[in-house]
Amino acid sequence: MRVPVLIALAALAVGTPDLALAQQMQWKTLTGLPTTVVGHRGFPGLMPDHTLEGYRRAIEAGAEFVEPDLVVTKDGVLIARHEPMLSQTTDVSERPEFASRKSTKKMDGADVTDWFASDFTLAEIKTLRAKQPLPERDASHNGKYLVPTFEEVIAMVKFEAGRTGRTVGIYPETKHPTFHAALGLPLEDRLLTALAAAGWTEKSSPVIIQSFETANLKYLRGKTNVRLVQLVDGGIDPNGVMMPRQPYDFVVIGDKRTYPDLVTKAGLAEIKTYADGVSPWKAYLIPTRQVDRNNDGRMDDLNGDNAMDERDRVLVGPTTVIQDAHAVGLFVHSWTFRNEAYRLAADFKDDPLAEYKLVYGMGLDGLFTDWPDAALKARQ
Ligand SMILES: [Ca+2]
Ligand SMILES: [Ca+2]
Ligand SMILES: [Ca+2]
Repeated sequence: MRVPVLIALAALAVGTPDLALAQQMQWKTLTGLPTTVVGHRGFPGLMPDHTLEGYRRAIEAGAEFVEPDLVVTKDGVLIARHEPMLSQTTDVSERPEFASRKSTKKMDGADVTDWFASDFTLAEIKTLRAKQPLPERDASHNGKYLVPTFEEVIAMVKFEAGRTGRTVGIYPETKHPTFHAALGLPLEDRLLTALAAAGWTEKSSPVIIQSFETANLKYLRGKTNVRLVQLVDGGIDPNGVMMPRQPYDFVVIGDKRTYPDLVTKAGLAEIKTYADGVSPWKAYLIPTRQVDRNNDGRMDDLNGDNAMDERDRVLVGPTTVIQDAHAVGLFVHSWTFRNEAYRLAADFKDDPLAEYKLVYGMGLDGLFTDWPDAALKARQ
């Protein structure tokens, strides 16, 4: 149960020690409230990404937000898919009637060959069925569920919020804004129209919009009061050094700044001019690196399974990104938290709850998880 920190303070001030209230005060988040749990693409640990059934499962598990990634159909309808490319998360490649629809497009500077949502009408999209993209996860729901429109996601979330009596939010991501604009199918005004129809136009609305690009967030800031979040992408080398990737809109205009530049104090101060929060990849908060403890000149296979993955990396953080963001008034959300042991640094000893507990202790304001139930269990 969430208790506003001011109430907790007042209760303690009048001498009514209450363990639950006292524990609330330990949250080092911007508001003093517990870390918000977001169902990343729904509940993809158990269900195919971006289906109404998956989002509903996340809400049933207690997630406070669900995350639809947004792309656009040929006839201009916002749908929820992780990418404009459809082959990873639907059965499109098995449909002979769509074989000729496969094409190569330039996306974020690279040639990509796939089936693109922008070449399909919504009616055609509705003939597809969702599938689980990761081979290590349960495929028993493949072929059952439809690709939802954004309007259907909003309606479902409102229904579930009413049914459960809880506030349930949506956390839409504008996918590849520059790519969609170049197709003549820009996302932003379509998104604002749908949110306005839902009555969600204010900072207090149960909506947070996120983007890996910067220019479209600045555009949105001039058009809406709903909360905006700057996503910060990354990759980290064996020595724990963050790679200098860039927002694609920076590439287009020749701005040399990188994602790591966005989480410096100067970068965070600029984000604060157009966004409410920042959402870096979790390695910006808790970096990891490989190690050569036996000094043989090669990075060690720490768990001895003849493969290198996260289990062969150790934590070298934490960084000051959360404190620096809080200092300028930005909340910090991060991603993606997952249960599979091979995705967890050696320090966590195959226990996903240990990772959650670490970032909760750091005052992280919110996180995206493929298993909302695990995040909430660790938060109790
Ligand atoms: Ca996303
Ligand atoms: Ca070694
Ligand atoms: Ca290993």
